[in-house]
Amino acid sequence: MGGNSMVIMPGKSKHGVLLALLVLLLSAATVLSRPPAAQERGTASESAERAARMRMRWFREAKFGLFIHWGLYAIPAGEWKGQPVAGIGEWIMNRAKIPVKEYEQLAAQFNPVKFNADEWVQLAVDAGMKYIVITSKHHDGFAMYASKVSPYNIVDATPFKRDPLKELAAACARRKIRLGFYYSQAQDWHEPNGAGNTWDFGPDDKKDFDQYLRDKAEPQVRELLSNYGPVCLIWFDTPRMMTAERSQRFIDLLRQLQPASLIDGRLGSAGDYRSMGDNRIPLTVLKEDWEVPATLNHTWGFKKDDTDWKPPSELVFKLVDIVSKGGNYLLNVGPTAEGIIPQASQDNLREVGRWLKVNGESIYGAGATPFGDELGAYSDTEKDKDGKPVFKAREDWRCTTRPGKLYVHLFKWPGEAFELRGVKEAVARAYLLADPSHRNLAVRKDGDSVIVTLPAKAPAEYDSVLCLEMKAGSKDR
Ligand code: H79
Repeated sequence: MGGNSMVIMPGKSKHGVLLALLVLLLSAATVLSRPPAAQERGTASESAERAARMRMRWFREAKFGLFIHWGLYAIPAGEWKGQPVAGIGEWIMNRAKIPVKEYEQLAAQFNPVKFNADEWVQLAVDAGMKYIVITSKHHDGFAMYASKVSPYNIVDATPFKRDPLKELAAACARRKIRLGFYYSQAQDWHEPNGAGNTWDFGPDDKKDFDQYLRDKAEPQVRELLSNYGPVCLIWFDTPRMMTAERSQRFIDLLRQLQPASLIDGRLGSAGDYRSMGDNRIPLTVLKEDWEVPATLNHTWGFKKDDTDWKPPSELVFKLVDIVSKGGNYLLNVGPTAEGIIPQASQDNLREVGRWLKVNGESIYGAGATPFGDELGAYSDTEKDKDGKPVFKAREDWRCTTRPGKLYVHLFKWPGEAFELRGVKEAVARAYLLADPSHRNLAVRKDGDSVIVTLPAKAPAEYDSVLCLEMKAGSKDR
């Protein structure tokens, strides 16, 4: 319609009027001859499925994202009144049962002058990550952005006075990486009617939870979806007391304000994809869309005494393992109260990025393994404490796919040859992604087995990827 009104505009002369009429007739004709709108073509549920498929496209391609847990908890960094507090850093207020009046005082000290949005975004880009999710408000209730809904926010309550989410949104737009927001919809330990703070406000079942939702959580999510440009997803968490009806109010907000934005799996009713438990990688392939949030050490929010970093070899293995099971890896950093991402986190993530530079085609947009035996199996003999068989994971190799291609990820170099069983199709050629010239390797077919001759030494660090191209016309994986 906008285009037509432009043409009608000059219509002040007689010619103009005629021209305008012609345009009107033409556009009426186009409207009539146009195929029926999505809703009319299929059922409403078919069109909803189509919309969901469109929303999910980038997520299925992305595979690897950066999670950022940043808030007032970075100041105590795991220690309260000189005592270490056990557990995850962002839970310190809860674990030490710190009264709101005391915890609130942290805001006056929060001045992360070393924060640089471009540097954080550049880290995600260097690591080969395709989206960033940052805590806009964690369970402690403190908003890390300029909120008009509550003065308990980084702009109004700290000497810093800047809005890091605004700065990140601008930096993400510059580097063409997606940005999403974590928002703790149910737990809010700052509010008398939010879930979770029983030490100040008594048991949750005595609270007016809907008052909290209507007066804080819903309007704050509205702000996040209105003031920061395109938001790729809202990452809700710990859905305590979230009925289907309460969840629906958030779904309506999202679909109304940013229909392309995704909802994670922890809102309280079904989102756009399934969220696995924290650091819980499933044992087998899942057909639905899923994501696992995970840590580089043992905390989400910064803790000064947690330096037990997962090595890059483990991060690459987990990324490949996850993609081979059909999921996404959302890997966390916990910046300090100065605004610095711990150096070890940066170094280890950049190592993964270095591996991805060479091997990324086996990850981004790649499909799950068509095999499955390589993932491991339940033990016939070993049982856990509940008497259930123990799953024995295998970690020698994994497989990811693209149409017509198999990517065999070799974590333990097999030496002279690799045998892949259960391949019905004919192999056109085989080569290593780490070999810049993609030189053909000798391939032999023996029934359902493919045997590839390999160089004596692994060509890549962490994971050498062997690509098998299937003959055209043979079954599409
Ligand atoms: O944001 C991160 C965590 O803070 C959040 N999810 C990830 C992404 C999360 N919220 N709750 N949980 C995770 C489960 C919390 C479990 C524990 Fe605890 C918190 C174990 C120790 C501290 C609650 C309090 C259970 C025992 C004490």
